[in-house]
Amino acid sequence: MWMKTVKKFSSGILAATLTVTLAVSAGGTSAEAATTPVQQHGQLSIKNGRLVDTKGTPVQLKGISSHGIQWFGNYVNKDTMKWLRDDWGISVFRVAMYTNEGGYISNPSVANKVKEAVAAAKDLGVYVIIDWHILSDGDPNTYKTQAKTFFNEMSAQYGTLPNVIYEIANEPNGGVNWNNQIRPYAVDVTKSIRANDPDNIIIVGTGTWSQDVQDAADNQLPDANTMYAVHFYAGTHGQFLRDRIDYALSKKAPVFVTEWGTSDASGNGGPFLTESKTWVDFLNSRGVSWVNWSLSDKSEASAALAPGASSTGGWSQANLSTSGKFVREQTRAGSTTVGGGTTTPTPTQPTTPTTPGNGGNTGGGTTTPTPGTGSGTPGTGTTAPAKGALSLQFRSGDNNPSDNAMRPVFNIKNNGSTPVKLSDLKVRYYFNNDGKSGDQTYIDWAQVGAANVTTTSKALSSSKSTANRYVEFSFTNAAGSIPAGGQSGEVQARIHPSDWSNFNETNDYSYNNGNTTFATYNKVTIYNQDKLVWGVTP
Ligand code: DCB
Repeated sequence: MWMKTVKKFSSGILAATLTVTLAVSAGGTSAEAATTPVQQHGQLSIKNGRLVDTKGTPVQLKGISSHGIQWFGNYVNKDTMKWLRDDWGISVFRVAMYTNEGGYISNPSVANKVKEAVAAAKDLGVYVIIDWHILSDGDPNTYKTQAKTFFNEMSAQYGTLPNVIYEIANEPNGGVNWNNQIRPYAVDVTKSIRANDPDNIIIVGTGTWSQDVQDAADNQLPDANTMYAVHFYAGTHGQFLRDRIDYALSKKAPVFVTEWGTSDASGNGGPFLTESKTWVDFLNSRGVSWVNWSLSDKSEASAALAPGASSTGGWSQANLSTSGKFVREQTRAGSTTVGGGTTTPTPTQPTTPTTPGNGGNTGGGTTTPTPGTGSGTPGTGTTAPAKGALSLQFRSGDNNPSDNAMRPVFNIKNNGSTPVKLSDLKVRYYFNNDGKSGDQTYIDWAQVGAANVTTTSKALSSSKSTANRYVEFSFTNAAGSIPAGGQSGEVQARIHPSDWSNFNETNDYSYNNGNTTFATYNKVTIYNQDKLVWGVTP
């Protein structure tokens, strides 16, 4: 029997496992035996909507992700991974291979780092996530051909290792949705993997930068060992996204948080440690596996390392950022492999989620959560904001960055399945006012009626070099709703300084370089009932 479950172990690990098995069956202690995470858990699979190990016991993996390996590949090697296993207690390491931004598509040699990390993971007995890091290419189908080739190669080479997990689409975004783009992509890429590897876990990203897990939960993939990604940034995403995870778990959709940061959604800002702790406690209570972003020394809040930290591990507290110190505490907590991997294998993995199966419906409401709408707070019995369902398209009304007008033009798309009331929404355009004494905004035209769009100009609470103010657009009741699958139509605005002198727009956060063609754009944000549901704030 057990021969089958350990079929994938390399002979060295097989021997160690055999030692443990014999020691245990002889009634002795296995305290002397080296136990890596992969020795403890072996081949992973999905049972009853949960990640389980080779014995069928629920398992929660914890670890950290590289930053883009085209930039911070120096931190991806066996030395750092060994340190992370032994000092941080990680059981999983994620290798983020960007497609764009100088990644695999323009430079396929970055895949060598992936191979190095998989080889190291095999030697060290940790799990490794091979992350196809789509981002600016919001639709995973943009490079589907390349993804199939890549994953076919990876699975042919590594499909027999129990260590490997395939993450086939980091963060779909920009108006793509589960049913129309992501799911069909996943079906296709899964075939390329399953041709070589019948069983290792495949993780699929979800819409709106992997926040729309409810859509995946409602239309799951047929492959038995597929999981669905949720990503969060503690400064941006809160309860609505935890509710979605509970909803997905209630539908027996296996969830893996393959990326989360202590910062806001830009990777910077914060760190928000109180919010991060709420999140980590939540994931631990559900036994949901998680991976933190990121192992780099970039000067941004989400980076775990202080600038100049060694690329071979051995980091002191001074070599860790505020975020890194916090995350290390979280990966060490409850780890059975901290301290050289010499501890007794004790199955301390969380077993039963504390409140599974009710979709988070603990608010006393009597209605069924309706996740397809992106409803943020199932259980309250009220109609909650449709978060995640909205996206924004943007163009410049002119391409002159140094005249006396900013001319933002935007369109809001409702990608969800229920109407969204425009009066619930606010859109913010951020800029540096170049020290002018005031500004004024005009709506030149709006499909919902210019009179139904109101504007206010406000100071940013913490001003940035690219933004000290923003204009907030809101809508009257008479503006009506955006139907499911519909859009607001254009809103054409004009902002002038009160003295009508010229602005410099090139230093404005929301300025799009004068591009007058509509494109999905995340530097203009949407709030639904005062919660950020689209875009990245400055
Ligand atoms: C994700 C991406 C990840 C990105 C982080 C933080 O993007 F998967 O690649 O990392 O979350 O934004 C950042 C790095 C920066 C780098 C930048 C571009 O930390 O150093 O310059 O990538 O390569 C998200 C996640 C959520 C949302 C938006 C994005 N959101 N996004 O909710 O709006 O637009 O990148």
